[in-house]
Amino acid sequence: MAIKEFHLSCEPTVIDCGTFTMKGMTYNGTMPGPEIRANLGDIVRITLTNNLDEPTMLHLHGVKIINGFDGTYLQQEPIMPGDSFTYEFHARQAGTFMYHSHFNSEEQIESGMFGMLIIDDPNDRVHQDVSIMISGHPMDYVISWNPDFDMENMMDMDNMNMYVLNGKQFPFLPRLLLKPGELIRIRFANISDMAHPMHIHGHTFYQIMQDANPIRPIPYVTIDVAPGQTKDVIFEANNPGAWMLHCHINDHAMSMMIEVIYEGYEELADQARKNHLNMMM
Ligand SMILES: [Cu+2]
Repeated sequence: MAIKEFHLSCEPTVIDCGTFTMKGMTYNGTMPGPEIRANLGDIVRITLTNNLDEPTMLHLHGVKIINGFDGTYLQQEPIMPGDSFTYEFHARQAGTFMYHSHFNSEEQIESGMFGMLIIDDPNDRVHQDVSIMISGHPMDYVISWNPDFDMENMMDMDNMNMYVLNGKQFPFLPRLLLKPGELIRIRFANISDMAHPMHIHGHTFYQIMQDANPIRPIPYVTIDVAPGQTKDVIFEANNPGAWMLHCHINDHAMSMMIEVIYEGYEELADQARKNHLNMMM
């Protein structure tokens, strides 16, 4: 058993989502906040310092925790500006969790105050372990649009919210690069206000965990991730080529998209992306 300590500083932040920047509040200046990761059996300590000009509280979503550390008004006084508080739990369940603000939640979460919390089981073995956090942000938080990227062409501007994966929109999301034969685990977590059906081309993924609870594997080509849920899937890299992983709400398909590219297909994918974006602009 080890003690793992983390520090989160709540900060007003201008967040760069690639296609736009927005007025936000973050943990340690990034959205999502830093990944909090520990091993099964660890004692996890998270010290939060509030550098905002409003109170806050931290909720450890899905974690079995003693009541005093739940981070809601029912059992904790808000952490006032300038103050700190240390949350602690014993990690007795492996899987994918989230952390997020639970004070003025709608505004603080949609401003960027959330992140992944992962408890690893040392017996789990995959070649790549990928976290994808889905979030939504009101259009009126947007400060500026990327001038190289014509949003009007890319999405329906009647949308009330901008949806992002790990804080970015396509084409600013890193590719998922695969080697044939690899086993890949994707941890989906949805902190936005609507369900997103996440769809992969050319492969089937198998859901192995629901909200950090192991389940009998269920195959999906499109897996619906509801608000507040985490779903872990695994898939085998068994179909070389250049593929997409995207939200299947048609309006989100372009912005919430990650390229899944096998080794040897990078140049082809670079050229194809360039041609495609030229055509769309
Ligand atoms: Cu979506």
